[in-house]
Amino acid sequence: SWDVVNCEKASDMRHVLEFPYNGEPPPEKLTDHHITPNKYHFVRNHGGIPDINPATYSLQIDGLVNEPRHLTLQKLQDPGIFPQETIVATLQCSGNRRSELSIRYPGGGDELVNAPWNGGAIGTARWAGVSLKRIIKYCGGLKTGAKHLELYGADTYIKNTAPGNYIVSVPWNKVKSHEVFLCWAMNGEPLPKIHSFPLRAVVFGYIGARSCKWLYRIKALEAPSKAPVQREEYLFYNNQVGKHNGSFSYGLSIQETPVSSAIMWPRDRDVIMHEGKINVKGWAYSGGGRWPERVEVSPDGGFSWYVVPGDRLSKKHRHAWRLWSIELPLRAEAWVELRCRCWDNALNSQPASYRDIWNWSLHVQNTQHRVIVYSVN
Ligand code: MTE
Ligand code: MO
Repeated sequence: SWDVVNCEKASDMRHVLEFPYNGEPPPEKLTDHHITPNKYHFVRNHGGIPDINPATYSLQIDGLVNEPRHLTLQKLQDPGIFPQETIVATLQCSGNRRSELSIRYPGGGDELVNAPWNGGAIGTARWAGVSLKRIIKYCGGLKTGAKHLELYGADTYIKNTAPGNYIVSVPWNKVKSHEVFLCWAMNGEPLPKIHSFPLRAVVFGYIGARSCKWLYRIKALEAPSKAPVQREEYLFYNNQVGKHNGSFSYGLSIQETPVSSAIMWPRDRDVIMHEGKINVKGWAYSGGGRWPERVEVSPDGGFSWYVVPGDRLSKKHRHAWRLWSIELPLRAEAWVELRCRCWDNALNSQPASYRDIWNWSLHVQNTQHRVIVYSVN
């Protein structure tokens, strides 16, 4: 799989874990393009990279559907059967920005689960594929009682004592609102192998974990999947849960991702020489179809906030991030703390303190992002 990594990812990707391969782009490059170039799109893997032959590939659809089927790639890509759609959507790992939290207040788990992402486990692509709702319709719809779709990935999830496939589930309601696509292209190219050639699920506005890669089976169920990735990972524990009482039943299953933003330039501990203004840039994103309505940056650790100029967004941008930059007045010659925060269109914003978001598995770390720089004026 190193050959795959080397030929598909840029050589300056930061390797968060070597095996399974996990990588994020250099921060200053992440904000260069609204659509992230494929070679810089972060990779989050729990196992190896399957080698799937598109000619013999088929997607199995079974469980509580009226007409279980096997669908070849050719059939899925036949516009006479399924209308093809493209959408610009952001994918973010629930572990994004974890490193800021883990250096202050560590949590549990081993490295494999708690990959120490900086702010780069997020990326935006133009996805092409079909809405999963249409595929289920083509299978005669769901039987009564079916409320969730289980998604099976062909890779092996190696963390378990008993290794199994990477399996998650999504609620039918999410699928019904055309917010789950099965995609075969990313930015006009077939999916790179490392991003799940030939087919993957993309679940808009949910944590990346639900966007199952190397998808080979969909099973309709009455309840969420009992597979370990769905039931035992991606849980949001309360503050009292730690090493000795981490029962899965205390965790909330994380679906929609909360509003977040981060400064990608300048970097923490940079020395910046300037003439009274510095340029700060970063990204902002909110899950669940909420969009970044306002981004604010503070030059003084959160006493005063400046609104980032730029277009007001609307519902049509609801699944994509916003890249922003601002010229920030800065008079001090000192160490200063820059911060950013975003308000989404439901006026959700980000907690000020890291302790406010601390949870045992260090997921959805969305505090106001702080970067400390030495300002030379
Ligand atoms: N699907 C499979 N089969 N195996 C995986 O390890 N990782 C998930 C999700 N789908 C994963 C998977 C997680 S946690 C994330 S954040 C996204 O894929 C990352 O997608 P990407 O690697 O294409 O950026
Ligand atoms: Mo993830």
